[in-house]
Amino acid sequence: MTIRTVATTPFTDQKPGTSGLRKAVPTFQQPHYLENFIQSIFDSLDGIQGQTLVVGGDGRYYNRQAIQIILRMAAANGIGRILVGCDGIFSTPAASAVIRKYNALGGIILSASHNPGGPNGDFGVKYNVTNGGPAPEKVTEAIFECTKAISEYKILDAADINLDRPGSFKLGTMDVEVMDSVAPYVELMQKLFDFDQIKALLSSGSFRMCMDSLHAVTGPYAHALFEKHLGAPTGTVLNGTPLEDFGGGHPDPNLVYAHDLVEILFGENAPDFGAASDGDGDRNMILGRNFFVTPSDSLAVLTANAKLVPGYKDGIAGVARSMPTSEAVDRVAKKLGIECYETPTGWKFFGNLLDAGKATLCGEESFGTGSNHIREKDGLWAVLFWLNILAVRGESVEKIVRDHWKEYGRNYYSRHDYEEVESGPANELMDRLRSMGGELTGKQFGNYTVAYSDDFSYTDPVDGSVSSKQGIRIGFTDGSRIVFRLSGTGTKGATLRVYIESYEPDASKHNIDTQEALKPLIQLAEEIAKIQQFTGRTEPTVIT
Ligand code: VG1
Ligand code: CO
Repeated sequence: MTIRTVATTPFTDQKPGTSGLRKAVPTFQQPHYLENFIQSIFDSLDGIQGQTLVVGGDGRYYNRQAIQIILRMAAANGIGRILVGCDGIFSTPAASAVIRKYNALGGIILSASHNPGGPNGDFGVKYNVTNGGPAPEKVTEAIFECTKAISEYKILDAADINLDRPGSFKLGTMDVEVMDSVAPYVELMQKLFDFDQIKALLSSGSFRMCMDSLHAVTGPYAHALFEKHLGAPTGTVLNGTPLEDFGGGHPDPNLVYAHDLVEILFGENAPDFGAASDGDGDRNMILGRNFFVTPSDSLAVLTANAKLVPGYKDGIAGVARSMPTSEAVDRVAKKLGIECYETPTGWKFFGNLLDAGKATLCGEESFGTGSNHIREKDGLWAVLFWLNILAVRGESVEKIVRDHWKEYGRNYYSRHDYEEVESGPANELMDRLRSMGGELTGKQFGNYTVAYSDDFSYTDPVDGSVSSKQGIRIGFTDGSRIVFRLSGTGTKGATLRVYIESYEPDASKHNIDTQEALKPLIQLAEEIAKIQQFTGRTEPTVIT
């Protein structure tokens, strides 16, 4: 087998976004495109010779081909050993767990998460570092620099490795281990949760649940966890076979895209509990019978009930949430007397806090929740956490959340997305808000007075690194907030995200429809940002 050095020229668009490099499949299929990015990852790292890497993806279209290319390039670049998931499958949380378990140098995860897949869908590549988490900004910047200067890449001439079943292979001098990626993940979950108690609940006959894997990566993991180990009846997992195009669906667990599950949970004879996860398995949606739990509330409830779960029985050190996530968890942290950190959007910003033991639980409004067990958000972990709480408390999801609101007050919360708008005007909208800066402070809009307004900047409390321009925050004196930012995961045009939140301490006012409760603030967001004028849109494309 010979190592070939191939001459190439840079692509100018290989800057990683919120979560790796995401592009349409045809972009990745251009000659040298994937190779350039992979070589840039290797070039940006020190001391890769002989090291172990984890490789796998969410099973979407182009996953297998990309893995074969990465294996041959890794061998040519002197990597010592690769752990690759059977069928090329690794959910993002399972990859994070395996990087940690085997003390690997890092991992390459192939996923575009919740973006649709298929020949005309999206593909993505993400590099995770030694702690199992997404590469921090200084690493992604170094990779980007390499992509701009690349002139050649190395690849081994070799036949494809059989990924269909576990086995050990040699590619040049590199060892390749094709492994079952489900077993180590299940083992980790067994250490954190009370499987006996959850099993008693799921096999009691009086409690029914439904898990929708949306034809994405969690299918095999969910079958193993719920149906095999926890005694739930066969059929509990819906859409549990990963498909390259996710069955034509949009693997995003929210009220819009997980509509089949929503219909079941809001239909006649609804089960007690429903959950869904996304393309790569790091997101979760939690539903009760006729009841939706917002991700921000979910983080707050998990934090308040953490001591009921074996893995967290001694309490938690601190919590962290992304800036646009509602402040519901802040109130729980205050009561518990623990620190609550506010970070920019994207899981990479939680890594240092988790490593330093400053935070135990983390969450984002975008259906992401996780803990220090790994360094990624973890969809099925969140589902098991909820099941463990339900098993201990013996109450419904709705009762638990309503009681939570009674105790802490309710943060009404919604995100309005304006997808695929033109990039130019979207940037102008943001620039305009940015230039308004502090001048909004003290201004009165109807019943609302602006308490502060800024472009969020984060100084990492562990390494002191600064991330600026992370989104416009406008806070009002009554605790309401409006946040504006542009998505860093989209692949077409720009996506404007508007996050709206209000706080209601009065329990007699906890029954209002969310959009209704937030109406004055939604109107205010339009008034301040002139969304219609800049985007030409009168309504958001997705409301969560
Ligand atoms: C979105 C979410 C963010 C999340 C990111 C990756 O980013 O808002 O909270 O961390 O997706 O999630 P953006 O920049 O489009 O708002 V996933 O499930 O890709 O791994
Ligand atoms: Co995801």
